[in-house]
Amino acid sequence: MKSALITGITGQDGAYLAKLLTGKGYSVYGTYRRLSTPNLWRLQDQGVFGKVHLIPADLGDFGSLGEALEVSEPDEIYHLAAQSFVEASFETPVATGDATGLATTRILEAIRQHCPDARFYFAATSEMFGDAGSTLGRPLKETDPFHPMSPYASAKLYGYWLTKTYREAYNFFAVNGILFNHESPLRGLEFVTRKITNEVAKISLRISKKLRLGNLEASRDWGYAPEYVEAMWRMLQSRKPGDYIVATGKSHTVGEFVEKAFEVVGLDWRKHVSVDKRFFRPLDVPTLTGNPSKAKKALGWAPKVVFDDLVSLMVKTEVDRWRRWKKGERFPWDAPNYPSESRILTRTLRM
Ligand code: NAP
Ligand code: G4F
Repeated sequence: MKSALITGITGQDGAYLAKLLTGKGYSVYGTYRRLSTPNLWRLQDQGVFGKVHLIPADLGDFGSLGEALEVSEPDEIYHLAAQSFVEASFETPVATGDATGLATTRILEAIRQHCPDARFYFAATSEMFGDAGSTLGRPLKETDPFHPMSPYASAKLYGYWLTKTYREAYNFFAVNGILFNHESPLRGLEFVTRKITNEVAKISLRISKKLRLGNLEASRDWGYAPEYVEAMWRMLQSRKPGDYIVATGKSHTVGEFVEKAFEVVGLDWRKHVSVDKRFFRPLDVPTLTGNPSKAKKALGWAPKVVFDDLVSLMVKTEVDRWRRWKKGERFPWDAPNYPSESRILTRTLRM
């Protein structure tokens, strides 16, 4: 049985990847950090809460990362943990630089010491291209120039180069997945797609009245997260390590997303949306569209869920969640609590 370690298993991609890998028969380990409010609802949502081993680790803590590797003895490592919200990276640039950038050195060094033969996936990002897409006027390829436009993007670019360095210097099987935006009902509420679909559902059920947004002109290449974690796995199964763009090849503006989301519940967006300066960033990538040809050819990966399907499935899920809430049901994200075993097993939670 293969063993996989997922850093950031409590996040959107971590939960979907844990589901994919447990389904493939892997022994799945994931790192989580102590929070004042446990954040395990996504693992519960995906039905893997009791099937994965949770290991306490923090990106700032070298020893805990080494211990995670020792405990899991991984064949594959998916390094997904990061401060992933671009807007927050302008507010906490140093912390973002540490968690999203420098921590890549910590995990790669820990791998060099504990398990240099393990295969390594780094969660790179389309944000590294910045406005290269606007300049070139076509979907971006792996060979296009980078121009990061946020502390987050700069930190990821550091991780991207370091991943390449360890591949070249130490012969690591280390890959960069340059993933464009991917969304789902498990997205954090601060990201624009989930913010929109959550508010649209509340407005349609008369729980809320107004949706306040920032830059409606920005456009993004939005795909469906469960399909993107499949691409991560395929990268680690390939014969040789490389860097791959994962995208749909089509982009839409935030305004188009809003319009489509209100359409799903039969409302006119103009009556409910206002633009609020607070949600503008000091600098914003105007447009991002990716060309996934290399991933299609080399990995046999292609997206199936297109923009309209994605918006519709996200809105419908939120409507269902809020309907249940109105009936007095608790949110799934209120429910999870650390299992009783966690009080016994101080280092590893085997649940
Ligand atoms: P996410 O939902 O924000 O999950 C991030 C994960 O990192 C969470 O499990 C979080 O733990 C963990 N984490 C953050 N800081 C940590 C720290 N100091 N120590 C330990 N763990 C920490 O992000 P995602 O959407 O799943 O994305 C996964 C990765 O892909 C991220 O690296 C992101 O930057 C990158 N990426 C995402 C996209 C996208 O569109 N989703 C596109 C390109 C690249 P908590 O749950 O405790 O907060
Ligand atoms: O949903 P967003 O916050 O995602 P963003 O900045 O594109 O970053 C996401 O995708 C990256 C891949 O390209 C990942 F690397 C990263 O980790 C993250 O997952 O914002 C999308 C766009 C931006 O242009 C933003 O300015 O939506 C615009 N926007 C307009 N109003 C808003 C809002 N974004 C947010 N979060 N909230 C708003 O009210």
